Formats: sequence, C-alpha cells, structure tokens
Amino acid sequence: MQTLPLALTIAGSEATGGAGAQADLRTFQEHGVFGCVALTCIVSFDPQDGWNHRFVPVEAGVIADQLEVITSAYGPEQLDVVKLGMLGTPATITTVAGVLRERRFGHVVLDPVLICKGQEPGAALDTDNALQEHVLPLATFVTPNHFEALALSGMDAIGTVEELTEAARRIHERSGAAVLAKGGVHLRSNCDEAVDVYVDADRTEVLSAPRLGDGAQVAGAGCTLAAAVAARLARGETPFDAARAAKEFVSRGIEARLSSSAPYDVVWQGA
Ligand code: PXL
Repeated sequence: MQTLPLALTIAGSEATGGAGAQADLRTFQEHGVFGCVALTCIVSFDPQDGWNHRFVPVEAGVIADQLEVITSAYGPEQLDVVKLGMLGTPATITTVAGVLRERRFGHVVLDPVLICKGQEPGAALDTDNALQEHVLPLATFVTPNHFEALALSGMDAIGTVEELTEAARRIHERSGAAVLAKGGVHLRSNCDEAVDVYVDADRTEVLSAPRLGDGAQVAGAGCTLAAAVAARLARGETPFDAARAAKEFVSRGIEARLSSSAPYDVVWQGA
C-alpha cells in the first residue's frame, strides 16, 4: 500500500493530447501525483476547417456523477487539491461550483479558460460571466493568460510588466486567490524573456525565464502550468514555490515539445 499525493482535474479532453485533461494527467504523473479526472467536454479540432474547435459538452448530470464517485472514493484528508480547466458552458459551471461549495478543497487551482475558438460568441460570453460569478470566488490560485487577465481585471490594456502586475493585484483583490498572471507574447519590452507576475497577500514577484519555442505555436502550456501548480500544492509546497517551479517545468516541456501535422507543437511533460 502507498500513501500518495492526489489531485483531481475537472477539464475537457483535447483529442490530440496536447491540452486539457491529457496534459494535466501527464503533468501530475511527472510530479509523482495520482490523478483523477472529471471530464467536462470533448474538443476535436477540425482539420478540414482551419483546426477550429469542435466542442461537445458532457451532460451536467454526468459531470455530477463523476464528481460524486471521485469524492466518495477519496475523502478530504486524501484528496485536497483540484485543478479546473475548460468548463465550457454555464450548466457545467453551476454544477462544478455547486460541488466545490459542498465538498471544500484546500486548494482550487483555476485556469480560467474563457474563450473556446469555434464556440458561438454569445454562448462564450454567458460562460465567461458564469465563471466570474460562480467559480472565481471559490478559487485559491488563478493562472490567467493575457486575454483572461484583461477580462478578470477589467483593464483596457496590458502591455508592460507594471500593467501585468496591476492586473494580477486586481484579480487577487477581487478573488482572494494567489495569482500567476502570464505575460505571454504581449509585453512590449521583453522579447527574449517570458515574464509572468505572481501576487498573493504577502508578496508580488516578477518571474522571468528565457523565451523558448522559436516563435512556434505551442499548445498545452497553460494547462501544464496550472496542473504543475496543483501537483506541487498536492506535494505540500507553498503557492509561491509551486508557481516558480511550475514555470520552470513548462519551460522544459516547451524546449522538448512534440511536433506533428497539426499547426501547433505541444508541450512534452516527460522531458
Ligand atoms: O489550452 C486550453 C484548452 C483547455 N482544455 C481543452 C482545450 C484547450 C484548447 O484547445 O481543448 C480541452
């Protein structure tokens, strides 16, 4: 018998394996963390249509069933960390938020996946609003990218490290969560550096790493980052240590990325 750290991901399937639950599980495994999944949706890119998202939600009752059995099998003393990836619809969001309010987790790591290409814009807006209203207040750790940081902070532009820091502070203030805001390719000054900003109640830190990927589009970095944070929290690290090490884990995964006939490379967590 083993005493293992456990983590749950509530996320979608991305069939090619680059993002979503597949990336989360590989990341958990690489950290020695036993993973379970409640699947929220199935995404199959359409190679006949510019690799746009084909998106099919899992029925809310089936999501509830998965969460019921997972939380029945593993009590709070054993499973205390959940990572939230693509939720995708208001119905999914209310179902998940209901379970999270009932069965409290010590750590709720939210990758606030707001926009899914190929979803109808009106439906996407309802989903964004539901996420902000029902899930953000339950999060203990949030990992917004550029667009998500704009939406969650209410700022008009994020083009400098100072603006990214302000966005992260605002998101921390409205949610109470630790925030790791990702600069991506959107910061004007730092072409050679991938800059992220970490903010919690006690500290504000700028995290910088050499930019990798040679300009290639690399999918799965956001999922991998949040999953690595969740895995490290499950192993007992502090949120800041988890953030710093998760960023390094993603850098290594981008360096070792996998290419295919798809128009994007994918992170390899096993580097
Ligand atoms: O990277 C965001 C993301 C998360 N989850 C699923 C996805 C994607 C992007 O395609 O398909 C299931």
